[in-house]
Amino acid sequence: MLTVQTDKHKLRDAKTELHGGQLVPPFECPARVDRILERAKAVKLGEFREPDDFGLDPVRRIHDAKFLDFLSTCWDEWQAAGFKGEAIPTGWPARRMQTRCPEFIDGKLGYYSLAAETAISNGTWEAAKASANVALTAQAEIAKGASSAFALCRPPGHHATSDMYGGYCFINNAAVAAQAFLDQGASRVAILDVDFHHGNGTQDIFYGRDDVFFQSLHGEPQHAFPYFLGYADELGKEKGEGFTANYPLPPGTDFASWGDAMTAAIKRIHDYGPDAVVISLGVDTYKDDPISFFKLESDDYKTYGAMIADLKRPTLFVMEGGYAVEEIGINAVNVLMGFEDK
Ligand code: SP5
Ligand code: ZN
Repeated sequence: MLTVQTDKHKLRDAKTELHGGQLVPPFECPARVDRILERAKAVKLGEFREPDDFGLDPVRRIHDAKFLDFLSTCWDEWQAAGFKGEAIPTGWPARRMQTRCPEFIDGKLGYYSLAAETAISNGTWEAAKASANVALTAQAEIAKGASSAFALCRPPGHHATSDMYGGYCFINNAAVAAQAFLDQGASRVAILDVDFHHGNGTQDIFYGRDDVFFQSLHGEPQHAFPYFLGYADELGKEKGEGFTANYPLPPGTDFASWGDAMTAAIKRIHDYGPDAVVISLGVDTYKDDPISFFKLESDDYKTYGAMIADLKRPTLFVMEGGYAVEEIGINAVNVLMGFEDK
């Protein structure tokens, strides 16, 4: 399988994450991609290539222009305001308040974010654009006839909505790639989000549409970030009704029950008959993940990679989360090896 990656992810190198009332080194760190790349090379997964530059047009198909402008100027505005640390929001348009965008950067951060753990720092925007290019390059290889490709994206994307960042995500790489398939002639795309966290951004982007069938397996919202979306009764709206499916799972979920949800999701993709499948590939379902509560073992990743292969559809893997850095390479590459039956 072809892997697309670039060292530009290293430009996303924030020093702080708001966690447990402290500013700690971010869980979403550059070493994550280094470990995955090392492992993919060690097992000779396939070819490796750098991304092409697609510019912002395919990104604008998913994200609001003003949101992208905000991301591109945020760090400069934050510095110009004289703040000393990294850019972290402090207030939001909560219940019964106005959703008008303020002018001051501290207010804009709240307007354009859905969580406070993700600090914006120098290089974040450049890395986010490069990550989208990684997804688009892998998508283009599939459009040209490859049966699968691995977009080794960083920063991840599935929490980002059309106009909000958060959960370590800025541009929704999987959504941008799915839209590219449609814009190039596909009629139906299925997105299967296997990251531990609910793919709230991807769900929100496609909630009213029937040309993208979104499914997510994740820690139940009562106990897990992003807390405010991902219940089983969220099924889509208007013509999108029936084209969203959620599988919220409780603390301690092991592969026996996770695999049952996966079997159900795979069956529904089969029935949908998509022209392409996009896997939002997070391996924070691992038993030793530091911020999650599922109990998957390294071998389980091979098993579910093979389940995805059974669909026999063109398949784009887009990297999302996974914070057990020592094992992230083995777990992510096991999915791809299971898919390729290696
Ligand atoms: C892409 C992705 O995986 N994003 C995850 C963002 C999670 N951000 C907040 C996590 C809050 C975790 N609280 C964990 C308590 C652990 N004991
Ligand atoms: Zn996650």
